[in-house]
Amino acid sequence: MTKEIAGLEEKIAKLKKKRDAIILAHNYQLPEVQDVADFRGDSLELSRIAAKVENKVIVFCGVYFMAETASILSPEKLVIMPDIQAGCPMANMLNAEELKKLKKEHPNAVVVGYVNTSAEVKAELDYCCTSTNAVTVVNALKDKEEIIFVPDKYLGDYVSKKTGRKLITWNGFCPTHIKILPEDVKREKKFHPFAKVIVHPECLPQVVGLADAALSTSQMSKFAKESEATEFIVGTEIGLIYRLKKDNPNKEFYPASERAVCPNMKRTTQEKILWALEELKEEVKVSDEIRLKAKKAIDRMLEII
Ligand code: CIZ
Ligand code: SF4
Repeated sequence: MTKEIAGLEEKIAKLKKKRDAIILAHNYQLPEVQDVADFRGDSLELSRIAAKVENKVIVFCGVYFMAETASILSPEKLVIMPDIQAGCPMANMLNAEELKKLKKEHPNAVVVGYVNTSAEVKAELDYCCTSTNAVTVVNALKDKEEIIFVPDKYLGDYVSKKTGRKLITWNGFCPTHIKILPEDVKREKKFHPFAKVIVHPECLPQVVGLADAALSTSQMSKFAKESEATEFIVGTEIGLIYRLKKDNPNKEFYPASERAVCPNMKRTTQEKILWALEELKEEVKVSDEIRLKAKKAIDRMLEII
């Protein structure tokens, strides 16, 4: 560690106390960000921690919809992002107007939406879901004839195969996860024939088809800990590898593709965290009107899982 970074870490720790703040980092964040975080996790895990802790200020290191979700669950807290420009291109592929139109075309359908959506879109959902619980949520809707599932068509394809349900999907996708190609997985399998292949369900179906398991990031970290395997080929945004290695120092983790980097997740740095703590900016806040509707979709999900 350079002296400069060590200085930054100390400054962040001091100011964090003074501001009564907690730092939450998504599993895809840079190592230097994960290192100063109080908690690391997926978006729902972090939002639930934000709601539980006593601190007044939540520094959310992730992308915009994640900070919004934290604000929806903790309206009384100050939720700030060190870089408010960090958005999720997948979440931006569907807006509330487009979803309203889709709902009009299928008036009897129940609407399930991935957590990777804006608060306005969440306000139009019946149920929210994450990649950890999407299959469980859809399985709980056995009595519903039609299901709209937005915005990720590849997660939709995975859920459809797992549940045997036909889903009405949207043309959304994650530009980072689709960079992982079947030939990447095949190549890594040749290099590491004993490794377990774990991939995210946002990956292309041909990639999911080659994997031993399709898992969310929280499921991957649990699987890595509990599995007897000692080598893993990991098909998701490469930030997770740092956490997996740190949590399991005696196991080996190989990225399926070094190109699976989410530029938005890499916008947050230690310097920006320090500035955010100094200025208590930028705040992410959801209006009460949207928040209460969006919270309903999240609460319905929490009742199922
Ligand atoms: O919900 C999350 O945090 C996302 C987007 C990915 C994952 O699998 O954790
Ligand atoms: Fe969005 Fe994909 Fe980046 Fe996750 S990795 S924040 S889904 S663009």
